[in-house]
Amino acid sequence: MGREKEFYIVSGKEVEEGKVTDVYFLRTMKVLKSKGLADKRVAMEVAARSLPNKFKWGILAGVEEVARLLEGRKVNVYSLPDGSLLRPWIPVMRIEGPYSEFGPMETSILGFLCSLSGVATVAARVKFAAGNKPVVNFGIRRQHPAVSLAFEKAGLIGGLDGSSGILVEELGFKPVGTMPHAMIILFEDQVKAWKAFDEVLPEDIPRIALVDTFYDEKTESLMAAESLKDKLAGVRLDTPASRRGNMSQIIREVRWELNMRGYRHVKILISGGLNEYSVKEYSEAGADSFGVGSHIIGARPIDFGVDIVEAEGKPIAKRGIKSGAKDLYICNDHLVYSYAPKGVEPPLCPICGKTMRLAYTKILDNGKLTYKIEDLKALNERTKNMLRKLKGLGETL
Ligand code: PCP
Repeated sequence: MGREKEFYIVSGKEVEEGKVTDVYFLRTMKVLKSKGLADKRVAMEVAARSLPNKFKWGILAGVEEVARLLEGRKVNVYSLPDGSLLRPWIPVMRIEGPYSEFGPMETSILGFLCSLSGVATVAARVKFAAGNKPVVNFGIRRQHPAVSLAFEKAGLIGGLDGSSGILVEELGFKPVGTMPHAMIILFEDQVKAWKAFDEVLPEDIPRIALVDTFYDEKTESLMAAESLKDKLAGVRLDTPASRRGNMSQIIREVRWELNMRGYRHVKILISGGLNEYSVKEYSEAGADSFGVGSHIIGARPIDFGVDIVEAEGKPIAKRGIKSGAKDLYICNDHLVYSYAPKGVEPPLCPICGKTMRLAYTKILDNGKLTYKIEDLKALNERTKNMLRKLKGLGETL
């Protein structure tokens, strides 16, 4: 079938076959093979040379995808697991084997790690800003549909509390959402729309009324509370930029007016144009939860590089990269990394002086998958706990 019928999407099979690669790798392999160098055993290390917008930390994602990409190839791969804390210049992965086994896969290896870690990092930063208040990914509409589920998974690895796409059910998460302006407009009456929503939909779906369609947020919030009373779980303020003004004041006012009339149970959900800074500000103003789209799903890729650090057992690297295969160590109490040449004594944590633990796990053993792929719910909780620990250690955005 013509590519156009598949929306010009590349199939998983084509990725696995190495079809997503830069042409210079094909030329390189032709030259190396003709000179008998293609099967040189190398160690290549993946590290982020910088984080976007000078972030001080990030979250790693895409490790499972790389493990499955290289499965069956004669390589050993040592890596931090998905959901690990990222710092610039920390080698997150080491791949060992004949260059011909994985060299041209560099394009897809980086493609997975750069894009998915970018989404996980921004998701984690928004969650870090929201603290214990829920943050849901509302952004699949802002991204190419073919990668929607992969990016929703990355957002959940980053610690989000939910995602709106129906396919997240496959990942063990119930899709989360409220209602669109379109529904209210078709009723031409907010109250009729909210009442119909309540009448038609199963009880387990929270009644969160969108309250910015025709009138201002305070007016519609009170209309929603008066029409659904105890059944109203919350109101969603999706105020368009043309009306935003002082959104924190709007949130405080809505909270005040709901409380004044006995509707303390009604939560305030904010969506539309949010980032980690506005989430922090609106949370302080009294917002209870957040739906974030573009900022998370459109995250800048993390600038990972994958570089040869050893060839036939000898240290060798390009300028700017430290040669020699390294092991990565972590002090989990202080979330501090350190690396040392492979096989030497583990370093001591610079903060507590304790011997640091090897941070890598072996995810492929001569091509055999040995990566214990964690249940996403458990990984999601682990990230949330790590974000709380990071905050407790004094880390900031
Ligand atoms: C948007 C839609 C998305 C939210 C806001 C994400 O509102 O509700 O879920 O926005 P963001 O990408 O700026 O973070 P609309 O586009 O007005 O869509 P709707 O009418 O369905 O609310």
